[in-house]
Amino acid sequence: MNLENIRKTDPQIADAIDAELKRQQNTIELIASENCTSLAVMEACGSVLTNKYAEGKPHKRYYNGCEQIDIIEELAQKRACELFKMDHANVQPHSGAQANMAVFMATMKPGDKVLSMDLSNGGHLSHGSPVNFSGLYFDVKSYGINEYGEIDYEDVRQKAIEHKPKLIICGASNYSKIIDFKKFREIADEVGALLLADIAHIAGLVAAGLHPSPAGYAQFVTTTTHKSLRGPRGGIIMCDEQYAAAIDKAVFPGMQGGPLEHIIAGKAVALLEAAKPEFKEYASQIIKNAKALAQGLMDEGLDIVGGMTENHLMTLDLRKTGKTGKDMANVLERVGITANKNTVPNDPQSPFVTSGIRLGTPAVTTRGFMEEDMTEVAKIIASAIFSSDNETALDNLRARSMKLCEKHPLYSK
Ligand code: DSN
Repeated sequence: MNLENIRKTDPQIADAIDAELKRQQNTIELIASENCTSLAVMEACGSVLTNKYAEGKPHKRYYNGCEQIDIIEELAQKRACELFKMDHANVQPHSGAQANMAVFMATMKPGDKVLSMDLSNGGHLSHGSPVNFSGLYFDVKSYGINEYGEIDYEDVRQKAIEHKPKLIICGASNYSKIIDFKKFREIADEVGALLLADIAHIAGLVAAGLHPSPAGYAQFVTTTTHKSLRGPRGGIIMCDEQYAAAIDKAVFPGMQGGPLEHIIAGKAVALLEAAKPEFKEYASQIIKNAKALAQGLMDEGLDIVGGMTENHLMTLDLRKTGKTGKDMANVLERVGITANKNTVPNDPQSPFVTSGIRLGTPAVTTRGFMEEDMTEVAKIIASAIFSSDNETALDNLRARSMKLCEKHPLYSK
């Protein structure tokens, strides 16, 4: 990658970017929410668009000189609506959390009731965690997952009837089963609630038609663009036409000032890429790879929350090994695999220590890993966990990870 100008101006930053590139090239990325964008997406994000103020929306801006910005933002909106079959898209949210915040602002007043998945069961901070704006300013009731790692829809229904929330949120940061959006809408309708589907994790699978779509069920759909969708870091809100004005107003002037038009251009490029047949193949391979990884880990004697995954991620349940998520995530890093510690249902450990590790396949699939590679990854992970105190064994495992990285180079041209 060309860092010629940064190197001249700021060698410290150039060195750090170079080192980060090498880290990404030489490690197996299993953080379920990360991916590797195309160079085209990166070019858009590193373009002159970063210079432009464009508060407002296309053709209704507070600054002059927005002709090209309007073209770019409208393309991003149109591509998002077409890909996800929704009426309206606001592509300005800086992140998924801000996308969710805007839906809260557009639909509720502080103190109103929300029903969402509990964070420790796989929900997201911005769905009502007590330490987040959502939990601080709204009255949040939560549902979780059962012993099979699945949402108990009857439990959600009972809670909805009991609490009568204004908004029900479905969608998660750590859920490995298919989400039944139709059932959620039926529950929401039964209690007069609106439905928000946060598809941040599964957006790429939904775009490829490999996970049921929330379109036609959820009045609001939020997503990040950098996970399985493989775009730049950022968020998008989509909604039924009748809520379009309220959503736009909540994003600006409600929450944000000037939109990041360089990132919006990156989102537009990623949305175009996601509509191509190659992306469908990619998304299908993500799922095949996740299943191969889960099967490989179970074959090695490890437990997966809920057993076989149905999407791109899974949580390794370490309880029977007597090891913690925190320690084992560090051991995996030592052998060249990046993942994050995660709570498991009824976790005896604190959220900072945890008994689980979340693993996902979008990033490795981008660099070309196939099922047989995932079986080798599963063996490396299991050996690392079972021989975490044996430095020689860990050195050998590091070498095996490196071999896989060399087999599937990343950003090598
Ligand atoms: N932090 C993200 C994740 O890792 O799933 C969610 O926003």
